Amino acid sequence: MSAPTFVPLTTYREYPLEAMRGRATGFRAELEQRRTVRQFSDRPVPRDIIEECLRAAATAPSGANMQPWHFVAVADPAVKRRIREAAEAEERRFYATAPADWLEALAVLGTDEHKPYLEAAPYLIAIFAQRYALQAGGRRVTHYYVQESVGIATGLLVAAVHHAGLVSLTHTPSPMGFLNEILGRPANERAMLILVVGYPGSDAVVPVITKKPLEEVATFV
Ligand code: IYR
Repeated sequence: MSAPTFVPLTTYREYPLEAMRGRATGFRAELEQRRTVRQFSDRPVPRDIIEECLRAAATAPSGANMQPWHFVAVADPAVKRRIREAAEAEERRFYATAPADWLEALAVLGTDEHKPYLEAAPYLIAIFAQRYALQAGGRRVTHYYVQESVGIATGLLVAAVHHAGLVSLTHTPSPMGFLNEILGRPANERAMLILVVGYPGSDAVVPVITKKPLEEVATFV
């Protein structure tokens, strides 16, 4: 057992309540401007901006601080093409066989098996969950709350990309095993989703959908 080491908390800053209110409102308002986009420009995005967003995502809390995630940022056109081809093959199967109620739920989004953005967007960030760590020599180290941890990191990534001034699409071809193969990721990692990142296309449109009001999503007791 390793003993914990503690240092004083120096990064916390208390704001007067009015400032806190302003910050809470400002952040909420900024996140409300985020829209998931499905038409992407092929305009390049500098790698250092993606790196900063990934650093932001990697600040996420995680079970026992295991940080059970790995992000593969794909800019190589040939790799993007392979991912598009594999994803579209899965999606053709999905749209041909998905239960009617699932397809009905998706109708409002106007999605189909065509995924041109997987080639057009400058970055595809494939997010992998490490179900366990593999140490040199093959010893397995257990990871805890993997889905929760990777979900939190992904949320921070979505927010970071938006805050930077780019748009994203959370894309979940299913099953996603092809990502391990194409991206050469080990068997202890499971692909969770692809975050498509870039500038919106000049033709970008978004569906008319709303978010549930606070009263519906939260209860105070
Ligand atoms: N993975 C498919 C279908 C899809 C499923 C859900 I749930 C969505 O919110 C959106 C799409 C696709 O990407 O088209």
